[in-house]
Amino acid sequence: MKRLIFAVAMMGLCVLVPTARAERTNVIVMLVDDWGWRDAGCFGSDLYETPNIDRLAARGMKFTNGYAACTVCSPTRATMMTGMYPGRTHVTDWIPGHVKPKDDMQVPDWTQRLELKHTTLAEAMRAGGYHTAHVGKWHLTPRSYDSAELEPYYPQNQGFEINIAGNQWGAPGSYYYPYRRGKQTGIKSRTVNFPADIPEGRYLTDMLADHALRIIKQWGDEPFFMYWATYAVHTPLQGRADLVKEYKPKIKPGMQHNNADYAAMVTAVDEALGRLVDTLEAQGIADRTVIILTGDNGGLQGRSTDNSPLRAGKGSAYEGGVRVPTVIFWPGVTPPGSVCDEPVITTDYYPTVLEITGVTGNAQHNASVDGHSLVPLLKNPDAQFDRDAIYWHYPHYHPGGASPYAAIRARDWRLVEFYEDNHVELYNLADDIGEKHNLAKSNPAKAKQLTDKLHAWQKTVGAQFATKKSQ
Ligand SMILES: [Ca+2]
Repeated sequence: MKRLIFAVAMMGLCVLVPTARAERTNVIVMLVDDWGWRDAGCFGSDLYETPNIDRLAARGMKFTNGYAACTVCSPTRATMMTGMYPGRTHVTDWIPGHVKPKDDMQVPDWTQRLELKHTTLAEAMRAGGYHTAHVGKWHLTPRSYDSAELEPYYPQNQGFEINIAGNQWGAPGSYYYPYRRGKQTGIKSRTVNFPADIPEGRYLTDMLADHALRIIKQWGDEPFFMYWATYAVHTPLQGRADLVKEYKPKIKPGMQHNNADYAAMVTAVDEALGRLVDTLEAQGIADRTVIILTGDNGGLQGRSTDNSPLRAGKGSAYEGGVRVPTVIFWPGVTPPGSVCDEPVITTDYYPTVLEITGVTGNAQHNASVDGHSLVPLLKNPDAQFDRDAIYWHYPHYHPGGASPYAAIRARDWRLVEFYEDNHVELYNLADDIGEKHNLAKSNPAKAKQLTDKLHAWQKTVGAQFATKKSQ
């Protein structure tokens, strides 16, 4: 990357020379963990109150077909940092994944870390003259208890100047101060890389917001990219006491959503977003700060939330596993209250952030980026978007229901191929959003067309496959 900057500088290009600092656009990507598609007021929840998320949607653009790149955490996070599909990075399961000797298929030798060879979005932004900070959950290191093995893969060594609370763990020990679980100490502690100066009793989501906002104030007028990956609303289900108390009397029989702790966790994230918007306004930078709000996989069906009308949830092959609330606010660009129905997916944020900010990134890395910049959609939600399909590839098992599968969405059609027995399922989401009517047998031509397209894509990204165990 350093060589690239030098080479570009020598060519006399001005792309890496900041324009007047005040004119550059800041970007905040807020990634909410395990956030189900219905888990906000503006996405149809009958319990969760999210006035700040709803206001962001009213000021910006809501995506009704927003997708995560995977049905579990780590792959989507690697995609956020690279713009590449999990099928290409080979980070295809949550780290370290499930290993069950009785499963029918052997999972491939997949990549259990975000490899250092990639130019992460943070590295690209930093080379482009931006401050960079990571706040919250990372979950992209090797699973290890050896700090020498972990250290190179922490956010502070993957392009982020500042890392607040990002480490090897996919969930906090506790949302309640001091955030520990059991007697974990040293490198095993889930509070590795947490700040030292935390006020006693501070709820985790609020503590992360404190530090995110402190950093933004500290940067003042200088351009920044912040990746704020909340630990919420992943388990353990622990809401802030005052919010839980408020929610309990609001839960009535027959409601779709009925867990007061989970509702409180969603609202704490919403409050953090509200504090963020207030801070940007107080700093005088709200009109040049883009906020991208999305999730890393579907909601934890049954235990945390309910994703219906979507089928199933986190860890499944179906829509509930990957469709997530998505809102983007680009002041002065996204038409207020606009709704975009075009399918968008985690791969897209990398090129979108580069285009919004005018940062060029690394040409070699960019050549392998799978995503499409969303800028044309952000200007006009009805724009013809140059993409005919998006894809998922998960050669693993998950208690959420998944066995090794891959899937394609092409316009209204979604096809899922299951590798244990190689059967395919075909759904038309336009009139069957719940994936209840498998049309593979009644429409074999469409099933074959999409299966062929899926296989061709798997070849282009070099996807790894689960294999049949020898009998
Ligand atoms: Ca997750």
